[in-house]
Amino acid sequence: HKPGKLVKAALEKAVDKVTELVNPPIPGAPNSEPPSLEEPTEPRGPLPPKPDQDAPETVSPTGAPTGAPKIANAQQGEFLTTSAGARLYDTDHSLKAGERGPTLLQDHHLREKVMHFDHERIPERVVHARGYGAHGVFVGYGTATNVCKSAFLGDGVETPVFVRFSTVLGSRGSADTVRDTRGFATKFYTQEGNFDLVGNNIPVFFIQDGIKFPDVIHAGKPHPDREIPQAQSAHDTFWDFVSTHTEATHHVMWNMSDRGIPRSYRTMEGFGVHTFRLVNAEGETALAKFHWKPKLGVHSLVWEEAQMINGIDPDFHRRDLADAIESGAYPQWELGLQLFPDTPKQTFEGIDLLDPTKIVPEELAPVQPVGMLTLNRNTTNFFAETEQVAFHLGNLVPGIDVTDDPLFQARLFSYLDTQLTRLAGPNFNQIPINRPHVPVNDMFRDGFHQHAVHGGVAPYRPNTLDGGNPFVAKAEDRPFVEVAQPLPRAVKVRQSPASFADHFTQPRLFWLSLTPVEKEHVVRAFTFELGKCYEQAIKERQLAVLANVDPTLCAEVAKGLGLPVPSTAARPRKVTPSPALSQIGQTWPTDGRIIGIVVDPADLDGVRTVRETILAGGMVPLLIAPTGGPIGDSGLVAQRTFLTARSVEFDALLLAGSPPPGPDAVPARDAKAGAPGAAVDPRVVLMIQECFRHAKGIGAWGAGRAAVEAAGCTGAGVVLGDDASKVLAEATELLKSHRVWDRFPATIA
Ligand code: HDD
Repeated sequence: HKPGKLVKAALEKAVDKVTELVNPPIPGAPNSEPPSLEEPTEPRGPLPPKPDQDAPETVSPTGAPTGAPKIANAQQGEFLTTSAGARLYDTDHSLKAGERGPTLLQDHHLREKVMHFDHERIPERVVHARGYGAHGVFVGYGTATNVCKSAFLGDGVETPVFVRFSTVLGSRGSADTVRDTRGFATKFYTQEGNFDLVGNNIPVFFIQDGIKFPDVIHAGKPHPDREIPQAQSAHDTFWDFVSTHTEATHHVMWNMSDRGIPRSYRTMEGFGVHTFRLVNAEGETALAKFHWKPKLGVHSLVWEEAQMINGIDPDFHRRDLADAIESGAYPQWELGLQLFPDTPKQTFEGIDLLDPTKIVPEELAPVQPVGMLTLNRNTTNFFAETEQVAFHLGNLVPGIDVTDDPLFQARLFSYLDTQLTRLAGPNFNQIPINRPHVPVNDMFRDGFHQHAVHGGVAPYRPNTLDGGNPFVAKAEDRPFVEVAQPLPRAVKVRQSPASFADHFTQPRLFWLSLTPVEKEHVVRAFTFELGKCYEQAIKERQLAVLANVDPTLCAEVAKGLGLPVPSTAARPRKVTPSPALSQIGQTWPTDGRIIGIVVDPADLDGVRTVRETILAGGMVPLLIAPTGGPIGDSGLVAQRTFLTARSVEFDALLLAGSPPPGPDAVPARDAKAGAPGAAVDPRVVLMIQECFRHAKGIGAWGAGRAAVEAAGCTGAGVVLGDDASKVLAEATELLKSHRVWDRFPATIA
């Protein structure tokens, strides 16, 4: 046993490898070869980025354009190096004293590789930890210029944006379709600095004063002893809090409605929630609420569907957004303003505009369109962009200012403060995704993760040594100037205005504005969530809260819980419903909707035509066959098999055949030999039945009709015919209303 010899042999081997690697590289060689299963043996130029991806704007840490190439596919160059740039010859074996010997501390690459890996994660956001982002562009209509001088709202002005959607409660790795509020945060990289509109898909909030934010979040997060349950409000601490804290009732009504389980980020409204103060070029002010209206309409999942998706595809919403952008079906939202006169009382039609638990019905103050947002570019790197983006309500531009809403005021502190822990220091605006697209001369110096190499000697004002630079802007240079808002004579108090005490009128307004089907869903959601609580007292207390909203709502939930209706029920208040709050009753574009087509390789009539018509209509066909690969000799390829497909992926289902049980089918429990359905693959039967339960359009022609019959599904929204194109046309019509609403039993008036 001669270790010296072994080490020498290893060294010789290593030298051979190095010699091999330093052979002339092929700089920038196009990656044109067909994909190979072999591991590449020679260095080559980087792969081109995907067409829908592009790195963030490359600007210097002070915001000036660098002219440097965008760094898409960074670190996929020819040679693996250390972080200091030395080329490496091996990254699979640590440096050891012999092949079977101990690892040497000297191995810099081992230590550096593991050290960096150990620190790859940063703390997730304390709320809104799970999110997904995309780039886009905002184009102003110029319609807001009479009330707001912000340049980005000007006619035809194009502003790059980054949007991050999120859930509130779950951890970074939780599922997308949980019942929760969704974040809708937009960073506008305007020519006057960044403007961040950090909103939600629900126009009201749980609390009226930011000092209670830690309370509501502690109550909603998993129980601290066992960290259960993840990403949901169906548990005791949440209902303990909201049942004793009735200002949350309005938000909870929205959460328990279909708004709590959106079909897609693309079909969600967004709201700035607070009232903002706008200023025009003449210095006149107006109060305003921001609204995002999705072009595709506001659509939701049904609860069973949402629960199934959490297991089957926990990334459902992020996948949907990324796929839509990749396929060129760019999601769009129109930005609108509700405008109110800036009166000393700051109320409108008796509604306190500083109370973030109140809306102003659109029937009283219409939403006036001011621009269009289009998301057209996926991220290059999730961490660099979506995880590191830092929104802040204080990022305002000339023309948009804060109000004294106490929730708004507290947020102005929190969003800066939280980044100090999350992004480890005060220089987070130097991270590429956060950099403004205008020059930055902030005179802030040093600190952790400083990326700028600041020249000059005088980072202070006034100075003469750096020529007095940078100067403060004059009025004509469009600085951001706070509105000189007169304040009423006041004393310092820890109190809310009396108008904040009305916690039930607007929840009732919301309830009465819903259609019977939507009300039914609200009842079931409350019953589900309270049914998951252990403490009887909490359920009873929440029933007492619901009694103040509406007697029917309270009675229906009490029935589901098996509890008596509280005797304390208040006399219902008189409110005028706002039909704009309902999601049902109109028709919308079907762009990007997904239609599953079950194909029997033995019977392919019409499949090709139907598939092409769907594509031409801007929708997405997914062919589902018994096995993967080519479907017969049709030239079509299966995108899903009976094993990988599940109904929840589709907005509508078409059946072009009645395929018998496939090779990997497990017989349905109740499929007795000879029974109807036994001849059709049980997974196809299940798919039809689930689509039926979830009120989705189902269409079948030719032999496909036998599959629908086997599933026992008939009635509204089941289209049977002989002509594939006609069946598709009818099914597409159904899709325009989102669901076959008639299929839900309407038991609530
Ligand atoms: Fe908040 C994140 C939306 C009240 C404190 N919030 C955060 C995000 C959204 C919202 C969308 C995710 C941003 C992203 O994608 O990075 N928050 C809201 C809305 C509110 C609201 C619409 C009420 C109208 N938030 C609120 C209050 C406080 C916070 C009252 C504290 C007093 N929010 C935060 C935070 C977060 C945050 C702790 C966590 C991560 C971050 O800021 O960057 O500062």
